[in-house]
Amino acid sequence: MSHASTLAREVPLEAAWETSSHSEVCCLIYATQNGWKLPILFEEMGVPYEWALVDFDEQEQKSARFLAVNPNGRIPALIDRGRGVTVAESGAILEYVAERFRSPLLPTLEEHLGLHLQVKQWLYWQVSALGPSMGQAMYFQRIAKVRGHDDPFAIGRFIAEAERCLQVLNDQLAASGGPFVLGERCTLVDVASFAYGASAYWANVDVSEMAHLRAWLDRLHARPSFATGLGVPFARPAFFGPPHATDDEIEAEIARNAGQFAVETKAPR
Ligand SMILES: N[C@@H](CCC(=O)N[C@@H](CS)C(=O)NCC(=O)O)C(=O)O
Repeated sequence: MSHASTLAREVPLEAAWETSSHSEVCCLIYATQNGWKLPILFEEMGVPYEWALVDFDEQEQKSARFLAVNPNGRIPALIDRGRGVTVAESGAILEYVAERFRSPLLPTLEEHLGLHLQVKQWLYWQVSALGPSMGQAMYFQRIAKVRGHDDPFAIGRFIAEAERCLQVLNDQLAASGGPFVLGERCTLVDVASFAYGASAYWANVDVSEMAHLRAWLDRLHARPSFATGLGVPFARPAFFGPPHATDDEIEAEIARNAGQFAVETKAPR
């Protein structure tokens, strides 16, 4: 159940660089697993933020204006008008924002060296392992296949790798004792990993035997900051499957999602 955010303020993309009394920072995002990381972060910190929609239907992530912030042409990105800097790549953004606002989501080196390093280790794991394997599992099933490119080997390969990563997360939750990935404290690792773990349904990864992962997902779905963040820019409950979405919502999302991305390939030389 998502709640309306009292911290978030939407601005048009063209106004994202303009100073505002609401917040010095503006998140450039769309409603995806990487995009939701930023609203979840700000909601969890309790810090006001602005956000601008980078509209995938208009391919705005490939526009000159956006590429000037992130030449890689992918969301999320952050504009910090207060300090006159921009940053892209979700892991780098989470670290920067947590340090800028001195958030306990990233303990400092001085406060707790061991936990600081664990947060970095698992954050890099999320962006390099969990995210890409889930992303490819979803891409081959929810985009390529729906658009007529069914590749059972690629689908099987990425489901297996995504499942392996979610099992690693499940085992880490068992080892730490929870309730968060690294134990008692909510960290950037929970912020970064939640929407991907929650999307196991969309990636067709079977997590029915992963009790620690499922309990963690239920806890974070029920946590007001995470639930609110998942609604900015907008909710896509179909990614999380029943009971979060109805059959009609899932059907509608299958068609809409597939239409948002081009299927680009190149023949090997
Ligand atoms: N490594 C990047 C990945 C970003 C990413 O893959 N973003 C996706 C949305 S989840 C995107 O912008 N896709 C649009 C496209 O590929 O055109 C990060 O962690 O920020």
